[in-house]
Amino acid sequence: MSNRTFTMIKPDATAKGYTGAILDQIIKGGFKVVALKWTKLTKEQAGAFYEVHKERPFYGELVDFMSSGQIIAAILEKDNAVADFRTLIGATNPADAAEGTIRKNFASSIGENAVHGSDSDENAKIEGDFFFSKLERF
Ligand code: FUP
Repeated sequence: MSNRTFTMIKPDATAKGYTGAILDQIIKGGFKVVALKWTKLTKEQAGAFYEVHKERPFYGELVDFMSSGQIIAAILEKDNAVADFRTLIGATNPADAAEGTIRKNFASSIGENAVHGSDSDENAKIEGDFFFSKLERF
């Protein structure tokens, strides 16, 4: 169990003006922000980030969507961070997400689902390192 996870607030949510409300829910959920960046991915960067999904049928759409607008990338700290954050965001498809979760509150579809949350300690480290240098975190 590690105490860090990685998140992105995705282009659908930033475009709809949900950034502040989502960050508020994350912080009130007990997560401490240890690095944060407001940025926009190129297609190449989005493709590299989601390389693990390369063979899946939705990969092209996912890359187009994730490079379509501004995102927030952040490293978060809390005991049991990876699992607790996935509980806070809810199921991948907002239609299946529990009441009160971030995806239930702010996502519109399985593709445009408002937030990303790492699925393992190993991926949390890889994903955080993708966006942040050692100087940008504490
Ligand atoms: P999650 O871990 O909940 O983010 O979900 P996955 O790793 O299964 O999927 C990663 C991203 O691929 C999702 F956030 C959205 C996208 N996706 C689709 O667009 N269609 C699908 O059927 C499944 C995932």
